Amino acid sequence: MEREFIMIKPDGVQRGLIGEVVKRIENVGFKIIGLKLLKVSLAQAKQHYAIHKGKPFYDGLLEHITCGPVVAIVVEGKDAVRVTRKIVGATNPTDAVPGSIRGDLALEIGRNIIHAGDSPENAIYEYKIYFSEKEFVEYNKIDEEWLYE
Ligand code: IDP
Ligand code: MG
Repeated sequence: MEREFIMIKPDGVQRGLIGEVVKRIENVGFKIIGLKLLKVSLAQAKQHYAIHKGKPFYDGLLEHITCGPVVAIVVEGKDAVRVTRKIVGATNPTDAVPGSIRGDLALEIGRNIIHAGDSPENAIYEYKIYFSEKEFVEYNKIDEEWLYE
């Protein structure tokens, strides 16, 4: 099953939105296989956001993601990346549609609550920065046989 990497950013944690975000991810039917609270180190942040190096917002991005605790989550499910990106919404919250996390809960592009991988390959690259494979928990959810045809 496809995996997606999700991170509730420091602004989301500080605003008390961990439960709100996790609820939306669970409600669609994804299986959480890894979840932890941590502080992102500068080295991890640089790896995570390597593709944005040199952009005007890069330094601010590193500063914000390392400024306080985050929640790192790995989920499994059908089309996990594509579906998660829809649940998350557009990068700029003022463009994100109502019903999406960013559309419902944020206004500032630099305080948009949540990170999600934008391709299955990038999701793997990203979760490997924060998780080792042996940390993932394999199990069956009781609704799985009803969720998938
Ligand atoms: P994404 O989070 O929707 O995948 P990316 O383009 O990968 O968006 O950018 C990573 C993060 O960098 C965004 O979530 C946002 O917080 C920040 N960011 C992106 N573009 C800008 C910008 O133009 N100004 C300030 N921050 C930005
Ligand atoms: Mg991105």
